[in-house]
Amino acid sequence: MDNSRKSIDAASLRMVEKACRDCVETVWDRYEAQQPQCGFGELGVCCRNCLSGPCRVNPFGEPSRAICGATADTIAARNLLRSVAGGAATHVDHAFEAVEILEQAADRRVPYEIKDEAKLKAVAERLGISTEGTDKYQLSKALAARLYSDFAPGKETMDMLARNVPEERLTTWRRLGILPGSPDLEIRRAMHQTTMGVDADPVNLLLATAKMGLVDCYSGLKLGADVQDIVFGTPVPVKTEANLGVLKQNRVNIVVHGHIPFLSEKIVEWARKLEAEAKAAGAEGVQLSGLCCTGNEVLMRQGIASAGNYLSQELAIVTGAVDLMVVDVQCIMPSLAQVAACYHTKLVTTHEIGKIQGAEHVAFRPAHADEDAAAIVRMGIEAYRRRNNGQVEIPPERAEMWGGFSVEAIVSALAKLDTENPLKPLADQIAAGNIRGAVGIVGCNNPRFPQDGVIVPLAKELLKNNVLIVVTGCVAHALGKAGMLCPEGAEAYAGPGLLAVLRAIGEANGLGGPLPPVLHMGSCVDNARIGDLLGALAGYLHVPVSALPAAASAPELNHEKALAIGTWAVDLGLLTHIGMAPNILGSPVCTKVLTEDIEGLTGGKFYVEPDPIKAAEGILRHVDAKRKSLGL
Ligand code: BF8
Ligand code: SF4
Repeated sequence: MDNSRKSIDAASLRMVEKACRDCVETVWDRYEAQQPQCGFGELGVCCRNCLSGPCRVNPFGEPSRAICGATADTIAARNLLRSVAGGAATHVDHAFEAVEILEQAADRRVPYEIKDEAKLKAVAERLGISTEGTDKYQLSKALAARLYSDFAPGKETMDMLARNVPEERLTTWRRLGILPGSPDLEIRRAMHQTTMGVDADPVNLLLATAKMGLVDCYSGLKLGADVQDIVFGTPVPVKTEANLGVLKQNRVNIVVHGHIPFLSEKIVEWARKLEAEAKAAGAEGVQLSGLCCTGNEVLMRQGIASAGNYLSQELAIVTGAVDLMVVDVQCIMPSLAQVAACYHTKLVTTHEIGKIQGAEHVAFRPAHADEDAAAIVRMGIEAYRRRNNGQVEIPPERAEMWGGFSVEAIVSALAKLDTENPLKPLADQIAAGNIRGAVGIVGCNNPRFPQDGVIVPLAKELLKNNVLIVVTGCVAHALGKAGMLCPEGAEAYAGPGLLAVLRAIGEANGLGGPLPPVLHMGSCVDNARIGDLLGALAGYLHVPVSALPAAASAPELNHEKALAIGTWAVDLGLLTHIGMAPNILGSPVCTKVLTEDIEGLTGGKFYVEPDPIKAAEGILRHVDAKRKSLGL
């Protein structure tokens, strides 16, 4: 495969070449070895849900029915529901762990604080919990109990959903029959529904998929993000750096990778505390950096530098400078063990459901978080002693990158323009056309696309057209590396209307320059923040979210989680651009419902377009149509 098809990031390309010189196999080699990929799988029309199978039907001819009689529509819809349930399960499990930590922190059984009392009160009050006369520990305990009750059977829907969404959405979802009960029930039911001989109605399966999108957000993203803010603090703007150039030749390089911040926050703490031990080992100290969403978590709250996104994970090790990479769950390539074996790098897994052959497993126990984190940092210091500096080549590329734009931080920046009505300046600038619209660009890298190759040109085109961008996940790293998450990015890329607004906000906040044109709102669970922001704006304007000149986009989607989040975005009423179709195109019913008919039900729909410039045009057409309907 030609290198130009692997990445647009110069640092990545240097490391792709080094990998080749070092005889290290990477994701692109394996991608190539898989070609051509199975056409039946691509179209979503293969099934192995029972032992009569595997079956594959021909969407263009015969056989049009599988052994049990299932059609392409049924098979594709079942497969999609299973994927979205898989994505939702990751977020729900993550959020559930967060609630457990909150409860244990309230009992002082784990070494975590309750850092953000204001957020604790706000979340509790929204759920109707009295905050009078309680201290933060009692209130956290009461909140955890209430959050657990969302997992119990018997409710029409979860409180985190019912009490966090606009009334109009609640009515729409109730009318469609997609209000989820408890998340565990819904995930169980989806597995049941899609097993052999149960649901053979593609529309019924698609409605269950739409329901699963709500499970994903309100028992996963929103729950996780809120609880993590309570325990670790709600992010505030912070300046750091992005790309492989953040690794340091003379320091112990520890990279945190994965998703759940309970481990990585402690690693941050212990990396700082054990500086002296690193110096005793001959290093200048410990350099911590992050990958993927754990990277975003520690960037948002601790200003830890980003080493890169999903397709950079192997390349970080290829630098030869990473002494230890510590991972928990999700988006971690099993190949890391093989890549690490080519260098001195220690790969450490920490989660009971996330072990990798060839890695060392250190079970992370929240009650002993300090001990475990210290042990892992010490393993990194030890590995540094074995580093072969002859193998080290750190790319020079690194870019200034700002993060920490929680909804609270954005509102507080806007409050400098209007204390009484912080959302008014935003609404006014949208009405005046200086901000033409807003787009949340989120999600992954995928080796089908050059790394960042769809994300970056799409963002440039939208900024040029005065669209304000918010980002999370691997997209945040992509645009950070490209220099769009800093004030200079505004001068370089924002259209004149948008730039004027960013300058005014920057000035009012004493930033000494404009606000970055792309606001980094966090990890993938922090997509809930985007929903909250849109909900607040829609509430201020007294319109449904679907009426806003806004859209969502996952240009290089990869993980099942991205499908789950995208489904929620469509539920919310957003045009949701994706750079490739999920594996459903063998089903005419699924294709039509998801890209057309669903708009009549939720106001949102999927829009598939791999070309970034055409995608920007499509998004702008949508934004302009919404402006027109609002009379703007
Ligand atoms: O949860 S953006 S590749 S790292 S799935 Fe994974 Fe996709 Fe990156 Fe984070 Ni989100
Ligand atoms: Fe084939 Fe039906 Fe079994 Fe799937 S459930 S493998 S389509 S017979």
